[in-house]
Amino acid sequence: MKLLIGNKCYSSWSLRPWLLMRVAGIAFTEQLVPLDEPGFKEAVFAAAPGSGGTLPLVVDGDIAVWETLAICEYLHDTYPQAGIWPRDKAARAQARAISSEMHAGFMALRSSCPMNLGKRFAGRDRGPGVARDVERVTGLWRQARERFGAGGPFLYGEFSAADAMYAPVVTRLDIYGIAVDPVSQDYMQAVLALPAYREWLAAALVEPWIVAHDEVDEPALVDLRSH
Ligand SMILES: N[C@@H](CCC(=O)N[C@@H](CS)C(=O)NCC(=O)O)C(=O)O
Repeated sequence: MKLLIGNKCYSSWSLRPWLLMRVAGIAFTEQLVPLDEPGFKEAVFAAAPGSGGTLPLVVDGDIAVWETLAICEYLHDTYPQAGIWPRDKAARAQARAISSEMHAGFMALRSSCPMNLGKRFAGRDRGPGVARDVERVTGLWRQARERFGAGGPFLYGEFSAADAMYAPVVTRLDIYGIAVDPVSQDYMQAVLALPAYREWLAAALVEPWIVAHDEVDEPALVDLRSH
């Protein structure tokens, strides 16, 4: 199985299946296609001519899967024992619902606070839309943790596709210094401490590319990249 991803510093969608496959122990080869660089679309369409031309993209023999939620479902179909979704039916139903909500929503948070793993910004009021998104996201996290989280530190106990879907949200709240409740703080720490996430981050910090439209016009408190 091959996973095509964008830059690790900026590609929030790519982080999701990469982290999920690493934590689930699914073997894959990785092809990184730098975003906004010449040849991006050509490389994606060479791998999957009928795809939407975005990353992440899974290529498994003659099967190509794009769209992050579809990739999660493909992994669940292909590796039914890997725990991609929670094993309990009620937990699985909720995990899919909150993952769909993530895939389709939280536009204010996503547009005001792009994922940029190289930087840290001072916490400040980022407007009512962001505040509403953060309230909803952390409310979902608390619901999941309280009802289904007894078996581990993640939303449904063990790490699942729902955690992968929210991992870039965790990074955004961290990068932009957004205050959250103690349950959400503990959950965020569990995600940020994952060895697979640390591996992704280490690679992100030595990447040479700058994606201009994901750089916010605001001085960083910390710039973790070497250039
Ligand atoms: N809905 C898609 C979104 C994927 C997406 O927008 N990926 C970005 C990188 S994070 C991309 O490929 N951008 C390049 C482009 O749109 O040309 C998914 O769920 O995978």
